Amino acid sequence: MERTLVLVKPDGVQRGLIGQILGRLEARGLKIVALRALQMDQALARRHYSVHEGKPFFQGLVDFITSGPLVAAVFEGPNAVEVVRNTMGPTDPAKAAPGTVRGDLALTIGRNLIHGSDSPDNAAKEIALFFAEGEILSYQRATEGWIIEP
Ligand code: IDP
Ligand code: MG
Repeated sequence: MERTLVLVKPDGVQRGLIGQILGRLEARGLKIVALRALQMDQALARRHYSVHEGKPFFQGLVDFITSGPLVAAVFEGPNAVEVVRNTMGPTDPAKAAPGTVRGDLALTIGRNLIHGSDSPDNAAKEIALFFAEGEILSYQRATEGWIIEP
């Protein structure tokens, strides 16, 4: 089953939106298989956002993502990467449709509340930055057959 990394960024933690953001993904049927709160240091932030190194917003992004605690979660389910990306909305909240996390709860690109991996390959790399393999749970929920057609 596909996995993806989700971060509730420091703005989401400060605004008291952890539950709402994770709850939307949970309510879609995705399963939380790993969860922790942490504060990223500069080294981890630079690795996590290494594809953006050299871009004008890079240092501001690293400073913001390390500015306070965040919540990291691994969600699992069919097409987890795509489902999370669609639930997040596009990077710029001004372009995000109502009903998405960014479209309902955010206004500007530098404070867009949530990270979600953009491909299964990047998801695997990003998950490994935050969780050891042994920290990722394997379990069944009693509701599974009501969410995912067997
Ligand atoms: P994503 O989070 O939707 O995948 P990316 O393009 O991967 O978007 O960019 C990573 C993060 O960098 C964004 O979520 C946003 O917080 C920040 N960012 C991206 N582009 C800009 C920009 O043009 N100005 C300021 N921040 C940006
Ligand atoms: Mg991205």
